[in-house]
Amino acid sequence: MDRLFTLASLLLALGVGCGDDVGPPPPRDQGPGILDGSGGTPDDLDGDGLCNTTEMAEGTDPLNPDSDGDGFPDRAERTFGFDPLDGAFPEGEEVHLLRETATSTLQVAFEQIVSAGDEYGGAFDAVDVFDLADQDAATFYRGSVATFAEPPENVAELDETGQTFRGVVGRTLLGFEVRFAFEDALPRGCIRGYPFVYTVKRADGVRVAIFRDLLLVLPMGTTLESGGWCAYDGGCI
Ligand SMILES: [Ca+2]
Ligand SMILES: [Ca+2]
Repeated sequence: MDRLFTLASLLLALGVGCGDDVGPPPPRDQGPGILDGSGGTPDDLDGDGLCNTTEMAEGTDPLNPDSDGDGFPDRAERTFGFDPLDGAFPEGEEVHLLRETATSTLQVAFEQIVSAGDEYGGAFDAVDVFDLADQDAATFYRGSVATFAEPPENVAELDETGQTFRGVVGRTLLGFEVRFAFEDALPRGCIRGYPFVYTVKRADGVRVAIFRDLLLVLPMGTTLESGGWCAYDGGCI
């Protein structure tokens, strides 16, 4: 606690973290800036969107926006359903990069082995997350397709655009692809992540696979290691 109060006093003395001292907030469509640990407030010293009290209760470092040092800020990990104290997650295969430029596209493949069944279909869902520009994975989503069955003769009909396989017999590997594009979305100049879920269901509604992944939008020329995440706005949680 001493460390906390000492830093709080220092930040206040430097005029950091007091809204009245740092000028008017930036325009809403540009976001509050980059999350680099310098934009804190008395309630959220590292500015990562998690209040000091939350961080103390949950064991994350209130003075470090990325407690486990894996490149993903604490609040972002919490929002995505990952452990902000376990640097092994999210894993690379769960994270998919889209560049913040009009020509950037991304294809994410999912595969699932199924047993015989009349019909299997895929479905994409964006996870609703707080975002200053009201963006989520659906902002960049351009559709999903069924891509292949292996062995192909195990499937009577592959409905590509319907992302559905019909008349499946025997043990079969089904392929799906989710497509994203940046196009004319609003650039923000900072990294942000948008979780999404891809579900494979049998015709009777039974879910045979649920993939929980993360779409990461990065400005051109930045990497997860070198780039800054978009800072949160609207108070900490
Ligand atoms: Ca914090
Ligand atoms: Ca982290």
